[in-house]
Amino acid sequence: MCLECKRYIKEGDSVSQFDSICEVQSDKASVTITSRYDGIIRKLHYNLDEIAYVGKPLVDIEIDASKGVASEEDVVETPPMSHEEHTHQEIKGHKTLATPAVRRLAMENNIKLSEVVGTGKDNRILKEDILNYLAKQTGAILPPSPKGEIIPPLPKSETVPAAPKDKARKIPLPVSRPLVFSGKDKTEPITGFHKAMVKTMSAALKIPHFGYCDEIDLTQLVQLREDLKPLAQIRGVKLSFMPFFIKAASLGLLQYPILNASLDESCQNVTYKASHNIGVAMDTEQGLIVPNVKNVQVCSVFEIASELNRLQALGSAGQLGTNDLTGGTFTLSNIGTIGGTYTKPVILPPEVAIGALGKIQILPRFNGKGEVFKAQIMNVSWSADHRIIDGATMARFSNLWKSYLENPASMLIDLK
Ligand code: CAO
Repeated sequence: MCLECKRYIKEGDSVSQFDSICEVQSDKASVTITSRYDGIIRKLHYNLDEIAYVGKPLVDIEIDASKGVASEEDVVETPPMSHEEHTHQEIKGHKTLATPAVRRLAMENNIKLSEVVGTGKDNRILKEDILNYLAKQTGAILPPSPKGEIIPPLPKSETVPAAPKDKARKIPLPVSRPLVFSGKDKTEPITGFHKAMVKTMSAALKIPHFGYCDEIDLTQLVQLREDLKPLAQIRGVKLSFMPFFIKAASLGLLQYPILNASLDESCQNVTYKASHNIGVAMDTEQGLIVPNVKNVQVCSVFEIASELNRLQALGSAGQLGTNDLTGGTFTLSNIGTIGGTYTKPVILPPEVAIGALGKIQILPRFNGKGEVFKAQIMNVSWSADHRIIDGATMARFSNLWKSYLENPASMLIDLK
């Protein structure tokens, strides 16, 4: 892990439980480490930007003897905490008291905290103080929200709220919040998942991508899922289309193992992966993350659904662990939950192939008798590393995947 960006403490500082110690950036996640103890910081084991190793001491805290804790010195091994969890904690040792969320809001609007009068306890600066300061600067009037809260201006990371998943509501609602423009450009550091995206996507640029697209008729699968959904629900699992897409991909990979492989940096060796750890691109509030479902080759569709539910719950809470986020061997990206038909997915190195799924739409198609029927059509776009995968292989794999999904009963033949 690489310690970077922010350290909230220095040697000699007093800390309380849950005070922020530092931010840790791994390839996949940015988390805030907080203190488990009340005490005094005696030793920092790392400088900024040094690599910190899991299981090794990060910081020594002398525990307050008056509180009756036996040990004199202890090592923080606090589990990582997401930014969201962290937002309600105070950071001490600064002239101004404000939560990280308030500091971010101020930074995003180029406001110096020292210029804002805090109206909270001990002059703590609240979100409202920032918004009032901004309103005074811009002359904007901030209306109260339905709950009586003040609605913040839209910072970059918040943008427009996610579209409602209610299928009956076809027309996207306009954003009701008034936009407040501070009239100034702003520059902000790239951190967290966005930083990981810079790294991964820059590495992906070195890969010559071969693209292949097709359309899939999901009419039977749509019906099958409708039939199975209540069964899964009784067992406490939400059954979406992804488990079928993932299982069909794994069945295809058994026949085309080159697509579940990795190429070494010098392009001298290819490693065929025994496990089908299928990554699923997830759109979360913290940004794009790609946790993977491990060993899909030995999982049932129900087991995949259950695991996906777990990953989604952890992903939206910003609590996915390193194990879930690493070791992927092949990726599927269901951008169709948001919209679109064809895309150009970018391979996640060291993987060699990725598929992106468009939105499922009801479209007219012809059946075998030449009659028009309402078909549930989805487009798929594959990208493969053309250094080791030829177009014909990608197309054959896609055909097989397509046949499993267009005739889902055919999966039974190959299921173990
Ligand atoms: N077209 C239309 N509807 C779809 C669909 C598609 N391709 N895929 C799923 N749906 C439907 C589901 O059936 C579900 O409807 P019901 O509630 O009626 O069952 C609804 O959309 C919501 O699905 P979901 O999001 O709960 O579950 P999922 O397993 O289908 O998708 C996930 C999970 C994580 C893939 C998705 O939430 C997501 O994050 N997608 C975006 C991925 C992304 O950002 N890709 C880009 C990567 S590159 O930057």
